[in-house]
Amino acid sequence: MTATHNAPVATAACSGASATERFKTDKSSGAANTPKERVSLLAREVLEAVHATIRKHRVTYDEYNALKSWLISVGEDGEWPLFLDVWVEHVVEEVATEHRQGNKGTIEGPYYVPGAPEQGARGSVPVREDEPGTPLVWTGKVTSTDGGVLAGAKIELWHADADGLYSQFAPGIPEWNLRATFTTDEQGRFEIHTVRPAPYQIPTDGACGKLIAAAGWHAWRPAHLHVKVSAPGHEKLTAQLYFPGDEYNDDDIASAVKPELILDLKPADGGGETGETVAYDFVLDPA
Ligand code: MBD
Ligand code: FE
Repeated sequence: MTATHNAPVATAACSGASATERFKTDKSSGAANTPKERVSLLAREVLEAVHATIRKHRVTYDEYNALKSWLISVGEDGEWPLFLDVWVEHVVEEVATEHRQGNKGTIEGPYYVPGAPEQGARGSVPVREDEPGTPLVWTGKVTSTDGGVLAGAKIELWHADADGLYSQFAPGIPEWNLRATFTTDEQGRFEIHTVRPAPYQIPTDGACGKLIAAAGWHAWRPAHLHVKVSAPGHEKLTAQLYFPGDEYNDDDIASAVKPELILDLKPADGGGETGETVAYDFVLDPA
């Protein structure tokens, strides 16, 4: 167990409302043109799965009413983005990226914000003056599955701080803290300076927390770095990178860890440097 387990957590009301607003701004109109036949098929099969569960387990009126009030509270707490990204998105991602030859990706989660500050090919993410956490230097390269290096590729990075909190979704953190956009150089290379994030506990005081407590589950995701990697003519890659030895790598509440996404960290050596270094490259599929 790390000390971070006693860290403050973002409240459901704060992070849920922000995540809901963010989603409405960026993504809400996506499937407006889905044909009637497809909507009917998907809605019917989901409902049939619910009916089958009720019959199989003899669900009672008390349980039905508990479900109703819980669903109402998911909306009131702004936790639909959190609920869906934790318990559903990983299967959508699996289906959407099955064909890829390049890098494995994983889910985006609820806390991406487009437009993070541009830092060039080499530099630091924005941090506070006394940003807590172990310094981390990450070097890498972006290439295409066709073999070419990808100069000018964008790497958008966002992650929690050493208390497990995300800027723009927890109060009191500068707007772009631990969020940045890097651009690969002529050789497709980049070098990112940041700090190691802590494991992330989803808010325990909202509807998702109530479900977790009622079911006797835990609320943790392993520590992770979120990235989106994009280059002209290539499929955008959304991924997360994880840290070896994290106790939640094998028990992620969001089921989003893949072995290819676990970093191989080395202690920073020489020159009085502290912290850790890691090399991790990306390979993108042509679109
Ligand atoms: C996160 O930080 C996250 O990455 C996911 C997938 C869900 C909740 C919080
Ligand atoms: Fe996250």
